[in-house]
Amino acid sequence: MRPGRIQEGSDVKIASADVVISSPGRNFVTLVLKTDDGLVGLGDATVNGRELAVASYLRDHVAPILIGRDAHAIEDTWQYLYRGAYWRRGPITMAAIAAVDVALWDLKAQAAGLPLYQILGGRSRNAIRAYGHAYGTDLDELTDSVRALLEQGFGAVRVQVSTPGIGGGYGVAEAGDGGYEPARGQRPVEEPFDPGRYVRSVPAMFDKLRNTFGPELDLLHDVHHRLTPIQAARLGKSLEGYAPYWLEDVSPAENQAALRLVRQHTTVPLATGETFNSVFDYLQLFADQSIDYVRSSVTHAGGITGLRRILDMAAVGQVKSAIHGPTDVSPVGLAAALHLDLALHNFGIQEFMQHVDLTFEVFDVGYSFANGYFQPGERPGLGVSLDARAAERFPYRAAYLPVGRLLDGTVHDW
Ligand code: GCO
Ligand code: MG
Repeated sequence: MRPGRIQEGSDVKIASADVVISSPGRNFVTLVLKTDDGLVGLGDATVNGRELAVASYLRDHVAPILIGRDAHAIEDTWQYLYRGAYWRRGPITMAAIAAVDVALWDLKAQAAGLPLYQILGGRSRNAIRAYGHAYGTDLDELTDSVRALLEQGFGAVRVQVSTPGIGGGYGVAEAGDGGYEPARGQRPVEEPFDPGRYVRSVPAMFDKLRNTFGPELDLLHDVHHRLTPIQAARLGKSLEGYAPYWLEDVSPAENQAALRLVRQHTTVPLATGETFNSVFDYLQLFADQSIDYVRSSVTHAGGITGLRRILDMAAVGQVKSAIHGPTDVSPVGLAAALHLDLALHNFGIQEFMQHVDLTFEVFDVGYSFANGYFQPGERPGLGVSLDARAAERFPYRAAYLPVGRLLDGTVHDW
């Protein structure tokens, strides 16, 4: 046998690789792979605020070397794109690899005539529990927002409120803004933040919600990287009595050791990782047992193959999944998450920030949500199709994520 290229393999080849950039309600980047036997596989490649970088990585550097490859060789293709690029990891590279990976899993499951979760190990639970997003510019508005989610059947709710005296803030749409969409404007919006006022205000939010809704409702809160480790430790200690389901991204975790300090001071469960894209971003956190939930998305962590690797390592320390599911993960990325959610043993919860109706003029999905739970659906593959003609009606428009600044003007984590 000649050394080098794999001689054997399936006789199904990748015939084309196209990138569709469309903005039905918000920007999405979708990879469309077609095989020479006529199947179509989709992968989400959306990186909020940097969409065109991933589109170019795919169009200019990856698509040309995919044509003619064995469409069933998922692991070999993943390693070929990961190791073969030489320049490894990072959100752009891993989103591009993720899109190829998910499209190939979509194709493989379609070829088998099975929903993707069956290829990933079959059903490990009856349904996929989700949490919704509630927010308000004040506690009354937030309370109404929580109540609206309870009426939709959610039993777990992420709660975000503007910091008194500052207004706006992460996770909060201004009144009448038609829902929260952080990426907006031709230049980044600059959002003020004050750690002291914020840390002092969060207990009052939990107090109001616990007194209104009782102890059973799972309340999640996203700190969104904005505290130092000791500030995060103080926040966690101040919330112990309210039993949050988790505090998310309490402090920037590039320095993974930072969460050891937080862990020493609070038993509030910690979730992090939506900005992580590789198993190496988690190794210290798993070794230290300093997190309880992995937040990476399929779209940003190297696809089904990449995220499964992370979650299998997480399981060693009883760390559970909480796959990132904001509106900037497309319906293709959400569908991939749902199929993985159903098959995983160490599933925790699935984020569900609801896409706007316009999005579904481009994406037809097979998943469903009812009474707080998802089902990925029984269509072969991911169960999602993309209407390319409809996609053309929604041209890309630049939309930047906000930049945070402290009250003295210093740039701060947003
Ligand atoms: C979440 C995330 C999002 C991010 C967004 C950035 O928990 O869903 O923090 O709100 O800010 O995905 O594009
Ligand atoms: Mg988050």
